[in-house]
Amino acid sequence: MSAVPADRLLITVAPTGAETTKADCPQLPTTLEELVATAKECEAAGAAMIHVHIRDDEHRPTLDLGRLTDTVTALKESTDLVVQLSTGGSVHDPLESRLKVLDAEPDSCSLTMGTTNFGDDVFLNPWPFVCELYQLSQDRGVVPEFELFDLGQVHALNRLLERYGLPAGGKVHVDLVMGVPGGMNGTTDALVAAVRDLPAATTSWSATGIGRSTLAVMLASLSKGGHLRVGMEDVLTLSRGVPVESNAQLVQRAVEVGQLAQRTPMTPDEARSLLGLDNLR
Ligand code: KMH
Ligand code: ZN
Repeated sequence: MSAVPADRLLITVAPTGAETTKADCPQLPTTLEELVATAKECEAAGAAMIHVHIRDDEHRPTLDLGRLTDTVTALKESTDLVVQLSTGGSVHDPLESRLKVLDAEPDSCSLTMGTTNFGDDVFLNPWPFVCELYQLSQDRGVVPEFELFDLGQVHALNRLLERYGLPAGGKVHVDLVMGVPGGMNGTTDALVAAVRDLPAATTSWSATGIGRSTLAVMLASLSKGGHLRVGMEDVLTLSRGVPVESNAQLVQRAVEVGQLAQRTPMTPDEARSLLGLDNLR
C-alpha cells in the first residue's frame, strides 16, 4: 500500500485498562462480549486500533494466555481493527507473565520504555526487561508501540533503537502517555519537549492525556501533527462531574476534534500500513 496521506488521523481506543474496577464503573468493558461489542462500536465511530487489557471472571486484571488468545481471535473475527495487547498489564503482574503476552500473537504490543512511579504504585520496566521484550517482539513479528511516560524514556528509546535496530515491520510508532501521577505532565510544553527529542527513526506518534489532561494533550497532539489515543483506560469523565458512558463516545469526540484540525480518521488498513504491519504479511 502507498504512504498514508498526511491528513489521516490514527485513533487508538484503550477501552478497559487495569486500574478501574467494574464496581466503580459498571460501563467499563470487562467481559469478552462487552469488549467485542465496544470494539465494534469504536471501529464504526472511527478507531483503527485497539489497545487491550483483559479481565477474569471476577473482572480483575489478568494475563491468562488462553483468555488473551481467545480475545485476539474474537477481535479479529468481529472487527478489522489492529489488535494491540498490553504488555504492561497491571502494576502487580510479574515480568515473566508480561513477556508471555506475545504468545497470544497480537498484531502489536505496548512496550514501555522505563520504570515509572504510577500513583502510589510502581510500574516496573527495568532496562534488561525492556531489551528482552523488544528482541522478542522482533523475533515474533509483533509491532511494538513504544509507550513513553516520561522524558527519560524518550532518551531510552533512542538508546534501544541504536542498540537493537528497527522493530518488526521497519516502522517506529510511539505513544506519549501523559499526566500519570509520577510521569510527565499532561501539558503542551511537555508534549513539545518529548516530540522534539523523539528518535529520528520515528515514523508516527500519538499521545494520550490521563484524566483531566485529556483535552489539553489531544489539542497539543493535533497541533503538532500527532495521532490520538482515547478510551476509558485513560479517562472516565467527559467534563467535571460528567461520566463517560461508552468508549465510542470518546472516539466520537476525538473524531470531531480531529475534524476541526482537518484530519480524517484512518482506516484499519491505513493503520496497518502506517505501523509496518503490511511488511510482515
Ligand atoms: N496498567 C499500567 C500499569 C501498558 O498497557 O502497556 C500499565 C499500562 C501500560 O497500562
Ligand atoms: Zn494499557
